[in-house]
Amino acid sequence: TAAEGRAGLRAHAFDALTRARERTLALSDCVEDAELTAQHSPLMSPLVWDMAHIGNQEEQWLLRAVGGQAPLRPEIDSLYDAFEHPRAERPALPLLPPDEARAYLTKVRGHAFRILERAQLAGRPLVADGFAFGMIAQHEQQHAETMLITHQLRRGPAALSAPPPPAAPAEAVALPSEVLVPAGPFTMGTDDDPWALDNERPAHRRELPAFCIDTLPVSNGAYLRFIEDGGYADPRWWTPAGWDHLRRTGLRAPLFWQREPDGWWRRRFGVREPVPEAEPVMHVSWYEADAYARWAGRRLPTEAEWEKAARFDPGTGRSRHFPWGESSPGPEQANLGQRHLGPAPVGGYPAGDSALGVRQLMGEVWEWTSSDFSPYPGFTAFPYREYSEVFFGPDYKVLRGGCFGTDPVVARATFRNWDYPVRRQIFAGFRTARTPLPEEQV
Ligand code: AVJ
Ligand code: FE
Repeated sequence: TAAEGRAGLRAHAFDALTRARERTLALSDCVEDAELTAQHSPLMSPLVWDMAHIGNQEEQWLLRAVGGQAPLRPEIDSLYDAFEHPRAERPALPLLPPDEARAYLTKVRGHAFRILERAQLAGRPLVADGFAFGMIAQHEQQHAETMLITHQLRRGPAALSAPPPPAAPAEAVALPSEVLVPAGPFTMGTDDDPWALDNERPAHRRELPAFCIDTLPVSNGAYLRFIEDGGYADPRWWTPAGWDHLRRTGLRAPLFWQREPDGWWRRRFGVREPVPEAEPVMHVSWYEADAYARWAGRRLPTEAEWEKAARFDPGTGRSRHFPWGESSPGPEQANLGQRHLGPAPVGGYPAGDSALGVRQLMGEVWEWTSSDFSPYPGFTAFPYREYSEVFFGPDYKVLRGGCFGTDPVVARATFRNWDYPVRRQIFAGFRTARTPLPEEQV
């Protein structure tokens, strides 16, 4: 019945919001207050900014827009407006101190839950299917990933811990290195996922030529061969902008890597360890991913190729919600949700394979694509232009698939992330693709 449907949606929204809050608190309660107000990198906000910004977005959308309530603290709106203050400036703002930020989060959430209990979750698009509640849960989880990035940049002893991800099954060594995806149309984007965000809509048909895509993400071991082959010293592999960036910054390896007399080491969440060759490479810029692909005689996949490899089921001709089918991601299918503090070795999570046999598309590392972030045909900004629309254009490259730090509420095969091609602090790696020769396309 409609009443049961509403009760189910309400419970789903309640759970998503509750899980997001547990994560925000776990990422902030594990360090001293002084570390919450400190700036660990000019690329990031102080953690205490993310905390109150999460509360302020929730206040604006759930309390004011959905609930029709008067502002609780209108005077802080501008402090937590991401467009008014770039990240580097945020530590100097008169931010709510940690205790006040926590109290604000709790107060807003109390109101949000009362509004959720009474909401019809139907009718106007903002509340239909609980969209605003889902959007705010996703917003908080996106910031939880941002906060995890801040933790990675932070110096000092480890504050976080988690069990290691599972090893890859032995059979993974026998996987073909690439999968051939035949030419033909597929459905990209979605109309029927109630919590999908504006830039994932509308569903539309894309006709693609045949392409080959790596079965697995590029590993640290493979990337080391590029470094050791002089990849960072050879302009042939780099776009002019990438080469220029490399010359100005002196990049020589992924962020957090260091060459020592006994080999390559890295720092991750406060722990120094040898670079594990079997893990997907991470903390590379788009320029580095693009250069590696050229060195390997290949290229990055387009965003549409990535999505077809992840969603297209040649048996039915339809696009799936997730690589493995329709069921929401479980711990067998993908390394998501900060259960682990890093990606699993390449070859892991066989239960998450796509219909075409491509592995580890969801979770592990975000994957750079060759595509600029642009609107799908028929795009309409909803509910605010500043979520996606203001970022469309050639400045941003699209990343797909989510990473170990991404919550399942955000991770779907249609979800689109984007960042500048120079960015390396995000948990991003890549896989490569190529266009097959005519005689390869049987
Ligand atoms: C979609 C991850 C690029 O963090 O800048 C958070 C998500 N938007 N608050 C970002 C977002 C508003 C966004 N990304
Ligand atoms: Fe935000």
